[in-house]
Amino acid sequence: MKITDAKVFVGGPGKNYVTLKILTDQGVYGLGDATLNNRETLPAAYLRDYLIPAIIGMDPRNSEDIWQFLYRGAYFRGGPIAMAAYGAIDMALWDIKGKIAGLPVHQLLGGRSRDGALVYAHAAGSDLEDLADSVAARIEEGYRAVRVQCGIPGMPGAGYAVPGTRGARHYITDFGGLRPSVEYWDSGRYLRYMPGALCELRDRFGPELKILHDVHHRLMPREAAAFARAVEPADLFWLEDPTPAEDQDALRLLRQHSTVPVAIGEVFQSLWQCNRLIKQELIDFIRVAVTYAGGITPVRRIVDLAGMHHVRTGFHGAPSHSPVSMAAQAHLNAWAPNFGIQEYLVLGTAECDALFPSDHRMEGGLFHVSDAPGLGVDFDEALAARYVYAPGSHPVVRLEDGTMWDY
Ligand code: GCO
Ligand code: MG
Repeated sequence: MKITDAKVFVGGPGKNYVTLKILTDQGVYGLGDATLNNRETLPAAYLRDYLIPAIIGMDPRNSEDIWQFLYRGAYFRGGPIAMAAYGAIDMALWDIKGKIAGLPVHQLLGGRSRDGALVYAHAAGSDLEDLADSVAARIEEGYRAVRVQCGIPGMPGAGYAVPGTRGARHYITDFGGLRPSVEYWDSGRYLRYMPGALCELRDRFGPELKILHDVHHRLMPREAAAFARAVEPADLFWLEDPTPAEDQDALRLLRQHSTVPVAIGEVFQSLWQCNRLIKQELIDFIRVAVTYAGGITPVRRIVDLAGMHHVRTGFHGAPSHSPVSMAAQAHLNAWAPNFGIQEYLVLGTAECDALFPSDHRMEGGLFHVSDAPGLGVDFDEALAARYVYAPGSHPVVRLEDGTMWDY
């Protein structure tokens, strides 16, 4: 069996999905997702210009060797662009493997370990009342777990991922062009306000709702430790990215002062970046994505390593992921003995479902993986021709005096 060709499509309904389709001499094809938010044309070019020409003629069934060829074969390797491109190829090869075996990918990994995978949705508000309305709406939709982000008095619209005005939706990506808008941040105001807001939500919604919160890398280690201690009464399911991801030692201080569960890893691109945090048991959830962590092949290894250290999965599932990588993650979620939760923001719009038909389904806050062979998601190429790449950016963050801060 041979890979004969591969095509890359960039675009989608309100998103620039990077979709890879690998074709074979036996008519079976595989799909992959290389979407890298606001940098979409780069993994697409890496695939078209470098990787696709190199894998044509290879046997697609040898997904492990092809992954090693891509990663170890590159002297300058890794980084989010390359890993997203390897990830897309790897997903497509697992899709092909499943289709030729007549089995869904989760069966190739070890079968189903659960009936449905717990997912969480996002709720955000310009202030606490607005946020409470948004949480109530998610519960109404059936979600049992919700990530909550709230505007801070004195800096409206400036908490991470919150709308500027009541009832408005907040979109991280602004398709107005490549020059980012500026949001302001003040850690002092955040630290004074947010613990009380989270505790208030816990009181309002009761003990059963799983509440998650994302700090988006904005606190210093001492502040993060103090914040983690202050939010303990809110009984969070997790506290996400409390400190900048580059400094893994920062978490030690937080661990010494709090038992709040910590989730990290959405910006990690390899097993090596997860290795220390997992082995030293400094985190409770690992947040990698099958796209920019390089595909199912390496993420399966991360899951196994995590399982040895009581770390559960909580894969990244921001809206930038296409239904193809969400399907790949759904198969891992169905199998992973140490599954925790899945961020879930992708399927559901009619346009998206039409572009990527599948019978994966969300019900009662759980994701039910499809039993169709392979990844169980298809791609309508004719429909894809309607969508074009739209340059976008997410905001940058500055302190009130103009100093740059972590987005
Ligand atoms: C999340 C993430 C995202 C990122 C986005 C950046 O937890 O969902 O923090 O929302 O901000 O993916 O491009
Ligand atoms: Mg996050």
